[in-house]
Amino acid sequence: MNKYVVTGGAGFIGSAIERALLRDGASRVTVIDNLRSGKEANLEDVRSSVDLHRVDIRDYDALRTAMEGAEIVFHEAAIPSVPLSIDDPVPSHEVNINGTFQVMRAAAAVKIRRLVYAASSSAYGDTEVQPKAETMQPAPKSPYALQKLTGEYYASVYASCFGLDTVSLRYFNVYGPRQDPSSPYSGVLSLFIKCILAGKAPTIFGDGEQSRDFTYVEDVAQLNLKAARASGFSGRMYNGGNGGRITLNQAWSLLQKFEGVSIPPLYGPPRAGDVRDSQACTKAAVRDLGHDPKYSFEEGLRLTLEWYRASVR
Ligand code: UD2
Repeated sequence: MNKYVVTGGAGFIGSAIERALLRDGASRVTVIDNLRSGKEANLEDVRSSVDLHRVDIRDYDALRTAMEGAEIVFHEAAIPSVPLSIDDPVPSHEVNINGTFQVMRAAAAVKIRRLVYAASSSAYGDTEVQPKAETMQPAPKSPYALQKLTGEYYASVYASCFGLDTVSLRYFNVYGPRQDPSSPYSGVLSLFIKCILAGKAPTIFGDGEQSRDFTYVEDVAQLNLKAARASGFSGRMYNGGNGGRITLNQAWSLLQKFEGVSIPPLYGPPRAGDVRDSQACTKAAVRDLGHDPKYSFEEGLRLTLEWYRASVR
């Protein structure tokens, strides 16, 4: 039986966690993914070491079967995107809330030792104070933010009422290789990189002065491994950010500098449900989990750009 299970394991964050686990000595990893947005191509280099269960996370019985005998579950499966949750709220509600409930229910039933839940910085909403600390009141501004926050509350309640050891990590705008740029709902850096490689102008929603704590996927994968191993802290939530803050205008400028081009962006109206500024306070995650982000924005963006360039070729 495999010790580790990753839901959403064919996605860009889930597959990074698998790679980190395998590098760290795991012999095999169980992947649960319905391949709605996950891709088998993301598993190409680890295919011989993963057991893929093509399962929807709303399917309790199939989850139980796939998790039987495992010790650790990383719950990454979700329908992401703030604007998608506004344009089409039913699927994201069903997967992000009902699916998350079934994952925790199944994990509790098979007596998983720890479940690490992928929460979202969107739960904070707009706060006057930056960086955002775990002690601040949540204020979700979109269905997606509310759904991810509900998952956190379920993780905490599963710890207190059902004996399932859980830790939630609020991700802050994760980016890196394998992030899918093919949809208008894709993460902004993947869309920016697609544009710069095609020599096209991106569309920036608003004035481009909104900021994000862009966090490199490898740092997030390592934090997941640490959260799985840290003893204690069950039912708690931690920021999984880099600790910095970059505006969209700065990100696009840096890409132009890397490529030695000048392409003015197009500006459109601000997006509904958007948070203005987002920066993580990393103190609690550093103190309790040993969080140690290694990639500066410049370094992570350069590595990501190189990966997309190679994959386009
Ligand atoms: C939220 C969460 C993030 C993660 C993600 C999952 C916040 C602060 N962050 O990311 O942690 O959970 O949801 O989907 O809530 N934009 C453009 N042009 C484009 C696309 C986006 O200007 O073509 C802007 C967008 O309006 C926003 C910023 O880029 O201001 C980032 O957008 P995003 O969709 O990459 O991520 P975001 O911040 O909604």
